[in-house]
Amino acid sequence: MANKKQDFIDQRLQDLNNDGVDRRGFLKCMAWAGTGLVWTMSGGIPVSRAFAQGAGHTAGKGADFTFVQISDSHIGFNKPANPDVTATLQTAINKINAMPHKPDFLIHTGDLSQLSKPSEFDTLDQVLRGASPKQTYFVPGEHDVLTDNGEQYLQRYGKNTKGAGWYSFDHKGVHFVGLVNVVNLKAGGLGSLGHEQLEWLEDDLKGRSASTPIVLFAHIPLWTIYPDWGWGTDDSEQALSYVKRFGSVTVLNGHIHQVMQKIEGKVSFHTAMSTAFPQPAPGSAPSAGPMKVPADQLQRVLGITDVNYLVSGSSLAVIDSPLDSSSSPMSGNGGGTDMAAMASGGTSTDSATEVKIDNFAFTPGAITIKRGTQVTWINHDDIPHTVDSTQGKFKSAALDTDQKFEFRFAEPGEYPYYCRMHPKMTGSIIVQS
Ligand SMILES: [Cu+2]
Repeated sequence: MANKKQDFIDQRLQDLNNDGVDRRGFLKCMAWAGTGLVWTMSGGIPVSRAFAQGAGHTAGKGADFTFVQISDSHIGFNKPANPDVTATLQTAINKINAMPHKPDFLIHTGDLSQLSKPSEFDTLDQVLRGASPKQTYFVPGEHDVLTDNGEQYLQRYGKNTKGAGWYSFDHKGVHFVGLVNVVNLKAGGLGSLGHEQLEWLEDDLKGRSASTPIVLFAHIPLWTIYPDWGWGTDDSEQALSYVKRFGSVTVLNGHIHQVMQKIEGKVSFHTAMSTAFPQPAPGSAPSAGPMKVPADQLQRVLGITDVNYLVSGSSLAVIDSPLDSSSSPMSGNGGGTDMAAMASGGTSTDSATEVKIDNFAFTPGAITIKRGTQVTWINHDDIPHTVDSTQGKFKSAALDTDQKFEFRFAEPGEYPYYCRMHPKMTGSIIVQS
């Protein structure tokens, strides 16, 4: 089944050997090795070409300015996929500090932390203080708003922002907009911007000249990459309708821990590598999640995105650099997880029963129990999940690996629930009288 999905993705990949690119299709840029890709906007027609590693050193020349995107640092993560995410973030910062053209600023597209812990944010701040660009612009990932619906994030990183932390700023003629699509996610859905933020965005862009280059950045991709894994945003179409009239729009996202690109009309979409751990290509594994690669190859699948902006020529160059570019591309494969029993239903007559959280799924997904039964959820994944009643009847904290949540069902009825970090994950408990 996974192969079928991969074939579907592969069908849509572009041939990077030529300069000409199908403007409506997908682009996959040596995703696992972080080979660079240059985009040139010429007369409104985006042309893309791959270039060899190392070419990034010249790409900054003549640019009006450069900024660097980093993403998904997951400070606090310590599982086998990368036992030292602080060290790999530090490597990314060292690489930025060594760039021949100093970037004007950094953009961090979310998942700064693993579990929204104050100590994790502190560590991130400390590493970023060593970066040569003194300014970093942030947006939150779902890992940063786990414990308090994002209040701590707002206190630390959301000064002068609106709502859940959205804002815009101008830099040398380019208009940047940071969007938040990781709060108030609905069961069964994808990322969400929400009505209030969309209204604000429309207003923010209104009255700006169509020749102003626009950069939108948000954690979860603003284009649908793989909905089965939640890799998309429910109301992104609405947001993108507000930028249609602009001549140059660049959309930068994180979340999926790999490079994917798409050019549609005058809008270029780009996702960045993580500084912490890689994730499998869409559909190539039973679920998303940390992918273990041999230790000596880890730094080749982590990296930074270096964006050179040449305003006068309407040209934009995006360069993805792996932390270690000393070797040839490796192919990504799913993290060796096998399809565990994925029973879709079950009946329990005991007074206690268990639901496994595994491979981004609740197993069994639906169970029928007698009233008074206690249900225990145990997280077996390397990534935190939550158990939230869609009706607001129960709500777990973020469950890290091997952590549990228990709830006793006293009243008959049907209790749908989901993970608030990964709203595609849903389950239900039916309680008989
Ligand atoms: Cu989850």
